[in-house]
Amino acid sequence: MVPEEHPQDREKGVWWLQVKVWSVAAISISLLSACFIVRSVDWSCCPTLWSSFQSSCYFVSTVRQSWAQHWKNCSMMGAHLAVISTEDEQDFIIQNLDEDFAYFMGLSDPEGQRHWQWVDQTPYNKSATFWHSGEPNDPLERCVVVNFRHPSRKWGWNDVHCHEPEKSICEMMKIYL
Ligand code: MMA
Ligand code: CA
Repeated sequence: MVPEEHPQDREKGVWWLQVKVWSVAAISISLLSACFIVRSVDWSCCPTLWSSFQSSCYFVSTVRQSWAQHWKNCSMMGAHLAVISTEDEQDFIIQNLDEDFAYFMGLSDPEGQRHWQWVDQTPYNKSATFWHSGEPNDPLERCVVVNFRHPSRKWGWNDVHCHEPEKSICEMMKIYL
């Protein structure tokens, strides 16, 4: 036997359904906006001993070893050799460097054809490069360091032999909470 349906009960059912739909919508919107608020106050962080700039973390490795060894070492930390895309980024990085050393970065010319490649596949943009004057100067020098030069009193890039032992800079994405 089908129970008798009262029109008031039917109305009540519709009303409850509406309440449920709107509650789900309200809760979802609140959660989403909470995520955005957390992002906009920048709840991000870098591991201990790493420094933070824009959306990246940087680590200066002071052991002197080949470019390939540094490449591997950055990878093992979930990072990569630093990809320098702007002058602001380079200005930040050099603050933690010693003028008496050269630091490998994530740029190389694996074939010696002067085809520069960033380790994270960022396209090489000639107009955002910071080569020292006269550099790059030798196709046998297939890895790039950033170092300080005295005549110009400037930090800039130099191509060097990949096996030359130098320090390096690793970079990774910031961790967002
Ligand atoms: C060194 C080496 C090169 C660089 C020249 C500049 C002698 O070689 O660092 O990579 O281009 O110096 O004089
Ligand atoms: Ca050079």
